Amino acid sequence: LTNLKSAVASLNQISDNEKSGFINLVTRYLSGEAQHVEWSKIQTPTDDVVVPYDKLAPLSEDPAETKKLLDKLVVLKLNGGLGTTMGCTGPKSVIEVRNGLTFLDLIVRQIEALNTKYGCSVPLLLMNSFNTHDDTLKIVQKYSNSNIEIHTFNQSQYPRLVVEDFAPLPCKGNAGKDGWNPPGHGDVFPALMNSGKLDALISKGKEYVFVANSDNLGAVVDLKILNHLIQNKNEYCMEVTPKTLADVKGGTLISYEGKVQLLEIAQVPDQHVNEFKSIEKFKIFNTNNLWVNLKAIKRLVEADALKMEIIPNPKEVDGIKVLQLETAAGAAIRFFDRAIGANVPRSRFLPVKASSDLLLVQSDLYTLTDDGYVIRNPARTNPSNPSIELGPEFKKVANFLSRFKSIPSIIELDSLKVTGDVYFGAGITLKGKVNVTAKSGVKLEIPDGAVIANKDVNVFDGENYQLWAVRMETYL
Ligand code: UPG
Repeated sequence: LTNLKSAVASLNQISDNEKSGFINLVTRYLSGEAQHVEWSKIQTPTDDVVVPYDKLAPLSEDPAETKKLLDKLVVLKLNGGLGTTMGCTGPKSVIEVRNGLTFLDLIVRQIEALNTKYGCSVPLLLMNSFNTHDDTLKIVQKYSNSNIEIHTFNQSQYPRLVVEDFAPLPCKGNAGKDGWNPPGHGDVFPALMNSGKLDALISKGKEYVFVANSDNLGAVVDLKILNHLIQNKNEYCMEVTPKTLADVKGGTLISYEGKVQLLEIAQVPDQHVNEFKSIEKFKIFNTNNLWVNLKAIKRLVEADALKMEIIPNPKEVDGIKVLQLETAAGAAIRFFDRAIGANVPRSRFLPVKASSDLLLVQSDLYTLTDDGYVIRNPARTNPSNPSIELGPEFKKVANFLSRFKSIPSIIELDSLKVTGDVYFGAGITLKGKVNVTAKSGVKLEIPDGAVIANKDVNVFDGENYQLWAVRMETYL
C-alpha cells in the first residue's frame, strides 16, 4: 500500500480528491471489509421495508401541490457508460432507440413535457465519466433551446490495478484511456459533492434527486413515490420490480442483519449463482431507479460514511491482467435513515441492454407518446414480453438495423430465436414460438408480408434458392 500511495501521488492526470478516494477504496478492498455475504443470513424483506406501489401514500390531485413537489426535485441520469456491448463507440445514451430518437432525446423530451405541464423547472443532471464527457458536452448543445436546465458533471477517474503487483496501470507506461476506469455508479454521491453541484442544488431548495440508468426507458418521474418519501421522511428509496427469468444481470434487495441491503450478482458465491438467478427465492429486482435526499447525501459523504461493498471487476488490457474496483449506487441503501424499497410495476423498468431489447422497444409492442414516454401496447394480453434471442450477427446496432427492412409485428409472439445469416423483409408478423435458422454459409431472407406462427423456419444445406422460395411462399 505504501508503494501504491507513492505511485498514485505521482499521477498528475487526476485530482487530489480522486487520489485519496482511490487509496481509500483500495485500502477497504485489501482489508476485505464488508465483502462477504453469509448466505444463511439472507432474509426476504417485508412489505414495510419494500412497500408495494399501491400502498404508497395517496397523491393530491391539486396541480399546485404537484408543482410544489416538483420544485423539490432534480433528475440525474447515470451517463458514464459506453455503448460497447451494443457495438457502438461513445456514450450509450446516444444510441437511437425509437423513431430516430436517442435515449438522451427521450429523457430531455420527458422532462420538458413535465416542466411544461406543471409550470415547474426540474433540472436534468448528467453524470459523465472521462469516457463520455467530451461527446456528451457536444451532444447536449442541441438541447439549448429546450425549457430545461441541463447540468453535467464528471465522476472520478481511478487507475486500473495490475493484478500481479498491484501497481497502477498508468505507471506501467500505459498512459492512454485503457489505464483508467470510472469506479462504478456508486461514485455518484462523492462525485455530486466534489463537483459542487450538491451544494448548489441544496441552496436552490432542491430536496430529492431521482437517479436512474440512462438506458432505462421506463425511468420517468413518478410523483406518487416522491410524495410518499417527502411525507414519510424516507432518505432513500430503491425501486424494485417483480423479477423475471430475463433479469439475470443486476441486483436484488435483501434483509440482512436487520437492515435492507442490495445484493449484486457479482457478490454471489459461485455455488449460489443459479439460486440467485431463479425467481423462487429472489422475487424482486433492482431497477436502479433511486430516490435520494440531497441533505442526507451531503451528511454521509462529509462523514465518509458511504462504505459500499466493493465489486472487483477483472479485465485484461494488452495481455496484462488488471482489476478495476467499483461500487454500486444501490448498495448505499443501508446507510440512509428510513430507507425503503418500492415495489413498482414493470413499466418502470424498460432497459435496453442488447439488440434483442431494441427489437422489443422498436416494435408495435410499444408506442411512443409526444411526451417521450415509451408505453406498452394494451393489445398484447400476455403480461410478459416475448423472449428474444438473436445471434451474434445482430449484436451491433448497425448490423441489427441492416437485417430488418422493418421491425416485425410481435404483439402475439411468445419467443423468437434467430440463428445465422438471417434477413427480415417488410411487414412481417411473428406469432407464438418462432425459430429461424440459417445453416452456416447460407443466407435466409424472410419475404415481405410473411406471417409466421409457431414454426421453425430453416434453410437446409444444399437447398437451392427456387426450392426454398417455393417453401417460403407458404408463409405469405
Ligand atoms: N454508469 C456510470 N458510471 C460507472 C458505471 C456505470 O455512470 O462507473 C452508468 C451506466 O452508463 C448506466 C448505469 O450506470 O447508465 C448502469 O450501469 P450498468 O453497468 O449498466 O449497471 P448494471 O450492471 O445494469 O446494474 C445496475 C445495478 C443493478 C440493477 C441494474 C438494472 O447495479 O443492481 O439491477 O442496473 O439494470
